[in-house]
Amino acid sequence: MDIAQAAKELKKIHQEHVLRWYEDVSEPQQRQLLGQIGELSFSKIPQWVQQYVKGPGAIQLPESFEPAPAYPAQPGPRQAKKYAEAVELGQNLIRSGEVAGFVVAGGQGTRLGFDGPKGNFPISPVRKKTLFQIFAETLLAASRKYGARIPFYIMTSPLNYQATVEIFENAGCYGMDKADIVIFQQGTLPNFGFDGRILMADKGRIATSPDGHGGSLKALYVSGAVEDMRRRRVEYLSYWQVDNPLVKLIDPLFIGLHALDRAEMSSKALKKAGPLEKVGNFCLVNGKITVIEYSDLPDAAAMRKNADGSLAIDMGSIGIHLINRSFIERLNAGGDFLLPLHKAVKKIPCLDEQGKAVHPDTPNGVKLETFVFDALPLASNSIILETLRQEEFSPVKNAAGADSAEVTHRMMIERAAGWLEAAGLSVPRTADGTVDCALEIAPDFALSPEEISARKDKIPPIKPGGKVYLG
Ligand code: UD2
Repeated sequence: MDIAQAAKELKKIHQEHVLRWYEDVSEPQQRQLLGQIGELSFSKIPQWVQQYVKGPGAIQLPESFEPAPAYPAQPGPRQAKKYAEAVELGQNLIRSGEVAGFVVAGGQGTRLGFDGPKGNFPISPVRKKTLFQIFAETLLAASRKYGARIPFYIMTSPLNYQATVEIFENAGCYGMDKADIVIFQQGTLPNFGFDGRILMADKGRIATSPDGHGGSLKALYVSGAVEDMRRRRVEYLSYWQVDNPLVKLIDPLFIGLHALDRAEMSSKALKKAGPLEKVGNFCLVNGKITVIEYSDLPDAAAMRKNADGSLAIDMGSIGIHLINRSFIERLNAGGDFLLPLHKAVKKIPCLDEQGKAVHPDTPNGVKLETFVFDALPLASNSIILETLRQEEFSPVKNAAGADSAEVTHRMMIERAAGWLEAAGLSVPRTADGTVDCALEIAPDFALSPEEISARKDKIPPIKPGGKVYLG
């Protein structure tokens, strides 16, 4: 896009101020700005301003919604046969190389207060392995177990792409083959002031922010990752969030149930810890599985009880999905695919009218983002598999308190202790039942409690207060 074209297009959408300081900046900055302008969705911006910036931008709650059905974590007698069949099918799909791992790691992780990509946060209890290292080692262990390549797709944002690439390079890709790691960037969306004008980060740059994890469905496509999957004949993408080291990355049961039911996008869910837990809520809307984010679900609906006193909407979304490559291809077939936008009112550093940098103390504008679970109703079919919190969910989000590294640390030790005890080994515990040692099971030692039984003789006795690394 040249300057004349840019000026004309911006004028049409009342955003001509974006070029106000064009003549004041260097040539490379001018080119950068024109590049950013070229990426703006000119046809959509006026409507975004009306709906989300000036308007309330609240999502339209469906008129009626019901709790969504889920496969239970433990099969009942009627499901046992289907679960066994699913595990076998899932294992076969992994063995034939049709499954890949995919982590969304483009978030800014501001709440944690950690410098750099969140995936580089050290979390394992004994060796202090980072989140990225745990994920890569788990994929490597699974790929050895099943005798198949399991590529690792990593979505970053322009804010942490370079740093993430360097982390993997410096770590020798944690033992994975470099060819099996694909790191790409998600898109961005412009930030707006409350008056509907696009904010400027500096004189030659529009203020933008990552387009949310929903942007992954487009970024996988435009970055060439989907093409890479097609070449490798990968059909199933196992999706998870970067902050959860307990996630079972490659789960034959989940993959098998998803494939048996011919689903295009599926999810794992947890029984919510309480009606207002900050996780998305799985609901059934017009027969389609849909997630209503905690902030959008009215308290009255969240508190609704069944006759037996249990929560009516009790399945919480934890950002674990299976997504078919063919589904992503279908969504992108029409070009410029975008999920519904969600509005967040934020403090956004920007330039004021005089071109002076402002770091506001109170919210001054709107960021827009998309959520990947909004693609669920677009899938021809979806399933939900319930999982157990202590086995699969402990996100590191905050510097202290709930969802902090300290809690995750303890959950990792508790899970490892549970696996050893299930195999008949004894683990020291204090009088109140807390595990009294630091315990870490490396992915190449065991990926599941069942694998512990087979390696019992390799596990030394554990002393109270001790530190044990099994790897
Ligand atoms: C998310 C879910 C919530 C629940 C919770 C569980 C949403 C809106 N809410 O809440 O329902 O499942 O997780 O932990 O999803 N990310 C990107 N690019 C972006 C924004 C986010 O890659 O532009 C990644 C981010 O790096 C992280 C994941 O998406 O891996 C979740 O983002 P978050 O931590 O902001 O989500 P949170 O905690 O609000």
